Amino acid sequence: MKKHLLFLGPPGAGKGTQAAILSEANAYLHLSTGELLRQEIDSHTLLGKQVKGIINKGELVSDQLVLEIVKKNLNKENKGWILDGYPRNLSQVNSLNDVLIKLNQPLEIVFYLDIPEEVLIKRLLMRGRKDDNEETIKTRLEIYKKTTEPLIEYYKNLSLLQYINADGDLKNISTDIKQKMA
Ligand code: B4P
Repeated sequence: MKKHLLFLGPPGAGKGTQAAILSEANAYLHLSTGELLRQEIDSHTLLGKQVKGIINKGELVSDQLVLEIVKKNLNKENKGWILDGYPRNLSQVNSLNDVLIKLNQPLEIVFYLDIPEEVLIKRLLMRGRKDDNEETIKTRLEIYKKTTEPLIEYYKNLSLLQYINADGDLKNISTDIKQKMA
């Protein structure tokens, strides 16, 4: 079974949801950069103060700040890990490659959660997090298309990409992912 996984997809595709299910079932580390940044905001840390405005506008936090968070959490002690929301651009891909070479833990599979735009907009508006309003969602989608979507082709060329239809029942999506990582 694969132990080093990455979830890729637009905001609201279900990356966080599926990564949580899978990490719990396998006792893998679930590394969500978005979640870790929100924790910093909630704890009123210096980092939290630096990123709050950026996240609430739907923009990307600086590559350097996110890399620090990733380095702090990825280490050899993990039984396995799932990266959720990182990397989000090609510069982050390169930094991640460096980190993984040092750890000697190459990425084994990338799940691309595909979903029609109208479905994810509905999901995000229903969730209603601070950065889930119409204007912010529009910004997040634009940034996703411009900077994150090219990663699909990158990982496809490395033969790491697995396509997941993320428009459907949670359990069916989970089953599909589990079968593909076996
Ligand atoms: P994230 O926390 O990654 O937020 P997200 O893209 O919206 O995905 P999330 O995982 O939360 O949503 P999911 O699809 O699971 O990022 C937030 C912000 O942090 C970014 O905008 C950015 O500012 C910053 N950030 C994070 N990483 C960064 C990085 N690497 N570089 C720079 N900045 C970074 O779920 C959405 C909703 O759909 C949920 O309510 C869920 O319950 C529902 N849902 C899921 N699956 C479903 C299904 N099958 N059916 C029905 N509903 C479903």
